[in-house]
Amino acid sequence: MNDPAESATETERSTTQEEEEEEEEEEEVSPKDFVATLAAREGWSQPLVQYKKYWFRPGLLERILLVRQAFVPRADDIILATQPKCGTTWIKALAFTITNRSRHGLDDDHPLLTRHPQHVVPFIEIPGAGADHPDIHALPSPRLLATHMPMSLLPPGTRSVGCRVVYLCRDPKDALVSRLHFENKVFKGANLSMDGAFGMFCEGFSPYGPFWDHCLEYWRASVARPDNVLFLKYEEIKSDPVQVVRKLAEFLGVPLTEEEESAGVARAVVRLCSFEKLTSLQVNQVGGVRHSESVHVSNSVFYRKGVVGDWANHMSHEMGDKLDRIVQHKLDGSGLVF
Ligand code: PAP
Repeated sequence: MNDPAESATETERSTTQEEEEEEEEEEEVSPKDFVATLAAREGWSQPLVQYKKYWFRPGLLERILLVRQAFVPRADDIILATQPKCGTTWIKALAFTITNRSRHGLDDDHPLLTRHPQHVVPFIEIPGAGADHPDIHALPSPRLLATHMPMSLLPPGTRSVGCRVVYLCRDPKDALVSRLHFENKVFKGANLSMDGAFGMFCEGFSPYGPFWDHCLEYWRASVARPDNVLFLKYEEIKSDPVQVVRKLAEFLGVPLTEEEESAGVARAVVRLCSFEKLTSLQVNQVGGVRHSESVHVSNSVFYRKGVVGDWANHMSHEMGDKLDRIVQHKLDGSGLVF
C-alpha cells in the first residue's frame, strides 16, 4: 500500500542525500564565482539562472548560497515560506500579530498601523527588502523570518534543529497574474505580456519556479512532519480567516485562550490584517525601497486586488484550463490539489 506520509518521508530523505553531495561541490568556489558559471535565460524583466531545477535572479541566488553558509538556525525560529505573490504580505501580518499579541495587543498603537507587514518580518535571503532590515543574526528569539527559498534550499540545519515552517501557496493562475502586474510595476521599462509570461510559467520557467515543485516540496514535508510544517492556501484564508488564525496560533505554540475566544481576538486579528484595513493605512500607501536605478519597490505594490479568481480577467478560460491540466499532472498522486 502506498502510504502518503511514508512516501513523503522517503522523498524528503533521498532529497537530503542529494543535497549533501551537491553542497560539497559548491563549497569549492565562492557563490559569486559559482553563479557566474551558470547560463542566464532571458524572458522575465531580468534574466534568470537555474540552480537545482529552480530559477532565480543571479544576485538572489548568490544571496541564497551565502545564507546557506552563514545562517545559523535556532530551534524556536519560525519561517514563513511562500513563492512570490502567493500572499507573503498577508501571512507576515497574520503571523506577526498572532505571535506578538501578548506584547503589542491589538490596539491603537499596534506596530502594523505604522509599519509595513513586509518590514516587520525580514526575509532571510533578501537583505534590502525592508527599509529597516535588521541583522537577523542579532534578533532575539523566537525569530519570525520569511523566505521564498524552496524547501530543499533552506539553510542546512533548519530541519534538524526543528524550526517551524508555515508555507502559504495559492492558485497558480492568480499567482501568475499577480506576478505579471508586479514585474511591470517594479522594474523600470518592463512590459511583459500575459501570453509571454503564461508560456514561460507553464514551462516551469518563472522566478523561484517551477511553481509546482516549490509547492510539492513543502507539501510533502507537511505530510511527513505535520508538527514542523504547516501548509496553507491563500484561498483557505480567504474563505475562513478566523479558523486559519486559530490554526496558526495553535501551530505556532500560542493557541488562543478561552478568554481570547470570548473576547473575539481571532476576528480582531483578521480585521487588522485584512486587505481593507492595511490598504487604508498611510504606511502601505506611500514610500518604498529603491534597490537600484531600475528597481523601485513601492510600499503600495504589495496590494493590488487581493481576491481569488482574478485570473479570469487576465487570461482566457482555455489558458486557465491548460495551466490547471499542467499543474494537476505535476501534482498527480501527491494529494495536493488546487
Ligand atoms: P511577495 O511574495 O512579492 O512578497 P505578496 O504579498 O505575496 O508579495 O503579493 C501580493 C499579493 O498578495 C497581491 O495579490 P494580487 O496581485 O492578486 O492582488 C496582494 O493584493 C495580495 N495581498 C496583500 N496583502 C493582502 C491581504 N492583507 N489580504 C489578502 N491579500 C493580500
